Amino acid sequence: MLDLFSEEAPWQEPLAEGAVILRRRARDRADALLAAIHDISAQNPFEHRITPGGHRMSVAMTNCGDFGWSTDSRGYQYTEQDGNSGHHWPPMPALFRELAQQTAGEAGFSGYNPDACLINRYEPGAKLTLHQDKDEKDLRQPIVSVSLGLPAVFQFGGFERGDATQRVLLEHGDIVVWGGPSRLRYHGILPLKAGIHPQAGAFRYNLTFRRAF
Ligand code: MD3
Ligand code: FE
Repeated sequence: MLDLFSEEAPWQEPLAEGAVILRRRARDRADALLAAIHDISAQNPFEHRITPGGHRMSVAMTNCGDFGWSTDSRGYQYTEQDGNSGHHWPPMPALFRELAQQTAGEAGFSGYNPDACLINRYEPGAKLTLHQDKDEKDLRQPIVSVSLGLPAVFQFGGFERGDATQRVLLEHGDIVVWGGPSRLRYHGILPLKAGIHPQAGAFRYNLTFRRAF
């Protein structure tokens, strides 16, 4: 029988060597994660950064943790302060840290201790073009990503920008752990389709936990 009120148990889908999707893994704590995002952005608001090439990013960003990722005319970097406000980034909530550590462990990366969490907010049309994440000091440390709100089409390719890409739908509560050889794969997000999510409204949010230094 169709039961609209049951919570489907999470399940794992291997994606590539070192990369695994933990489907729906964050659903049972989505409201608390969204409330924490709200608190963080009340202190350090979401901003559309300008890339070194002079383009305004369609994705709005903020951070929590000891370090935050941002970009400006000087390049891409991790900093202890928000360049706009001059304030330190808010501390990483225990809920965030524990979820990242727990899920990295489930994917085979024990002892994970992220020092940065980048929070991306997508509005309809917002996208992230194919890129590699390589501003972190130790690329043996995985990245844990948590998707909340509206669904998005994630693209992941190979180790060169021109390599063939696969498309994967990332939905509310999905967690992906990226480590091993997958850590340096090119990846991106196609333009977000408009919609209203019951818990997150007109947005998609993505948390990426990183060990920056
Ligand atoms: C694959 N974020 O913030 S999450 C980013 O949905 C970023 O906002 C996307 O790419 C987003 O840098 C994608 C999935 C993801 C995150 C980091 C990765 C995939 C990755 C690092 C290496 C390989
Ligand atoms: Fe990335």
